[in-house]
Amino acid sequence: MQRLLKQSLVVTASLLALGTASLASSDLQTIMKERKLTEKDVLAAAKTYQPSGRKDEFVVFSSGGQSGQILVYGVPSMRIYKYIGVFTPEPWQGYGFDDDSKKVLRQGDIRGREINWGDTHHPNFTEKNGEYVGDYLFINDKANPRIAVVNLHDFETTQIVVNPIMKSEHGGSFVTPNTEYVIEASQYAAPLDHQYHPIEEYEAVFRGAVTLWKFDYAKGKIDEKASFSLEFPPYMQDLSDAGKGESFGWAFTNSFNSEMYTGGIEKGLPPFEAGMSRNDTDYMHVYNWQMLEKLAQDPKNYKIYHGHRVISIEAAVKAGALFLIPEPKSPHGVDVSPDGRYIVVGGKLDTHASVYDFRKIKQLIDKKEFIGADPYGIPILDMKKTLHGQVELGLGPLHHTYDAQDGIIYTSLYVDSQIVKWDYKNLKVLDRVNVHYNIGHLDSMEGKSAKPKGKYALALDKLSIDRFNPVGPLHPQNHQLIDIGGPKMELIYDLPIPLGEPHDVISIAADKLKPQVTYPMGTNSRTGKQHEAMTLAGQERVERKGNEVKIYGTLIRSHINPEHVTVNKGDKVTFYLTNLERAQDETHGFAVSGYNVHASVEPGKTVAVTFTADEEGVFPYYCTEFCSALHLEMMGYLYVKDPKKKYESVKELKLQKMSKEQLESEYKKVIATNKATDDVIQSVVKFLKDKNYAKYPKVKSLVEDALDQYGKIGEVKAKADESYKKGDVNGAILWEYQVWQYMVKTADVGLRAKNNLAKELATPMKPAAQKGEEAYLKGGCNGCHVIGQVSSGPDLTGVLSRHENAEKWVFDFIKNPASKYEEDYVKTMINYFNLRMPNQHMNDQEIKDIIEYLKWIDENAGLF
Ligand code: CUK
Ligand code: CUA
Repeated sequence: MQRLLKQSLVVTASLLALGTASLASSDLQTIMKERKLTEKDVLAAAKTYQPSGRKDEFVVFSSGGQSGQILVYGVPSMRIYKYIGVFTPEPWQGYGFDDDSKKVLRQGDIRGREINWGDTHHPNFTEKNGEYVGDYLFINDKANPRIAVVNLHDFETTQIVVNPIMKSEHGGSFVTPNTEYVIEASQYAAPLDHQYHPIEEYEAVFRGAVTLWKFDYAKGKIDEKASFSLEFPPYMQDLSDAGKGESFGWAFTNSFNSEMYTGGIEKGLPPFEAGMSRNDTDYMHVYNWQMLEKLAQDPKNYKIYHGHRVISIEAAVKAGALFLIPEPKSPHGVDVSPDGRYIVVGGKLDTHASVYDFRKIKQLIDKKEFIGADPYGIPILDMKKTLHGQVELGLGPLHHTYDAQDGIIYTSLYVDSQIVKWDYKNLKVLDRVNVHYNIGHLDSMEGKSAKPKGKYALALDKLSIDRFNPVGPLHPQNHQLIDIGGPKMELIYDLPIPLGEPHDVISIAADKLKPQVTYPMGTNSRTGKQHEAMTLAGQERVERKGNEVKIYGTLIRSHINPEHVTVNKGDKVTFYLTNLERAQDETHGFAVSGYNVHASVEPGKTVAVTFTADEEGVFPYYCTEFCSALHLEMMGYLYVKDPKKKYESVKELKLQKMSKEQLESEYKKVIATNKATDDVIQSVVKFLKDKNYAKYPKVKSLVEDALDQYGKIGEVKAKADESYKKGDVNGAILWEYQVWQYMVKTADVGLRAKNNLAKELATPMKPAAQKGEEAYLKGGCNGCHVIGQVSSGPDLTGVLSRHENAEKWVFDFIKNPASKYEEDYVKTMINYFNLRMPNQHMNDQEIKDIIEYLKWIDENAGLF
């Protein structure tokens, strides 16, 4: 009694303390003052904040630069959702640590060398009519010229292709309007024959190129055999873009060394940077991939390098498929307008952006009107005659993105650290906003597609300098979110990126992405097909052939089957594991001590991990995802024996064992626990059935999962009974515990289903009731009152029918509880709960709202 009383005082005191604290900190003005926030800050917060459970409108895929990965985040919340391993192993996804993902990573090996990193720059989606489809994503590797395919049905990398002729690239991956080709243009020129050549042969044998990778949509794969390249002069090609609309069939690639300067700082010559920026103009390469596609059919037009067709400059020129247009000094981004008519180029070393008009380009090409040819014979068009106009933007214009509004474009200024909004048709600057600092790419939502969505823009800043808490000399990168919905751009959010330099992002309306949430049973996620080693419940086995051991295992909450595997030292061991779960997010992991293998096995997936058991000993293996309350118990042992050795058995240690009576009493206890647990389950099942759960798909899938678990009980229970009959009480107890495990898992999911169903069924809350619930929570009322249950205070369901003139009674009681402490009813309650209702100092409006909330509770009685 004494103890209880003391406890109740503590509870009351802490509730009161909670009451005042939350009152103070829930006042917006106070918080703004305390946190030194301006109204503009609060507005920015309101524009980006997503309440728990709310989803984002856009999903952004960002290259991870030198991390070789992709990261995925949401707009406007700027919450990071995922890193996708692409050119780099990513252990939490098992990428590079299980057999099938290793195969994907090893596709990226170059001339026999293992490459385990990449420098990712430009992600791009599959397109239809120039609009994003978003079922596959392509990304390039600048350092080791490669393109990867990420399947957006499960956000996994499924293919890497190595460029057969280039030594570095940059103008990838750009997708033609119906995903016919993925474009990859070289960066640093090099000999295509992969042989040694001195720099003196630069003009003669060093070459750039563009590769047109054929995408096979049906297979979701790049078809290397159907792909081909076009040879370019050694002008150091850069960014590229595919034409669309009126420029469909054409593509555009920038360059920055039309001087063909070859450096030599070590010989006392001016460095590359000096000689490469000498000319006032460089060249935009204009080429027609539809014509090139035809040229690639006839061997007289191409040369084979490393099994790959490379169309010669000569053949392309002859066919009228390749032209050059001068463009301002050392340009960087080239971006085709949504309708395909204009091509905007930013010259890094020029303060202007140049707007080319494709109609004019096409006219000159049709009339064969050229101002000459370059040393390789490529016709050059007159820059002035192809320009729509130029606009002075500021220092270091790099990249561009288009707005939903026709004629509006945004350009990043690297040196000025700004975004400029301008009108590329009327050639007028409209607005500018500062970013922090040194911006590279930028993106308005779907801003490089034929149908930009506008709304928000992302600034990908190269430096963050002083923006964040310091974390050492290597600073995080900074992505900034800008509201471009109004006439003035407004910076509203900073997202530090802890992962390489993200060169470019691509954004898509979230509802276009429809990834699956579980796999069809037995899926090999890297091929999309059924895994040859899919193993279902009851099929678990170990097969040996010579020194190869194959374990066909299964994973389910919370055991790995098998739990013991013995092999010989030197055996080649493969664990095939199928996750039998059907429920969303029930991933299991698999790791073996010391053998450098790891798998992430999502529901329905089958994975394989192979290693040579070259070390004798006992090696635990276990699940690496906290998948249930019994996750730590999800383990097993691998025993590696040396077949050449004789093992003497160790004398068994005699330990005290349980008596027969003790065993009997434990058996009774577990039987009683199981009965009680089953009662709870049955009451939940009754609730679900009574309320027709099957009508609600989300609830239905949860119930199915729960019943899956429950369905396993019969077999285990039979084993328990059999053991008991045979007099093996210890065995019976263990099997009964296993029954309980399944019950706990059933109840866990079942209760989740019940809560979900209750939410579906409850009548919508009126605004007053919503405010009432807020006041109720703010006041800490839920500390003592649990709706639908007697807790440390009475259940409030039905409180409005417990008293005469109840609304007034409840109002008065909340307003001044002490005034009723002497009433018989309240006295009984105080005695029963050993607790007095405290005065929470609610104002009249709050109390009225709480009464509305109580009415809503009564309307929904029985659901909670
Ligand atoms: S790039 Cu890095 S800022 Cu590779 Cu498109 Cu321009
Ligand atoms: Cu499965 Cu932890």
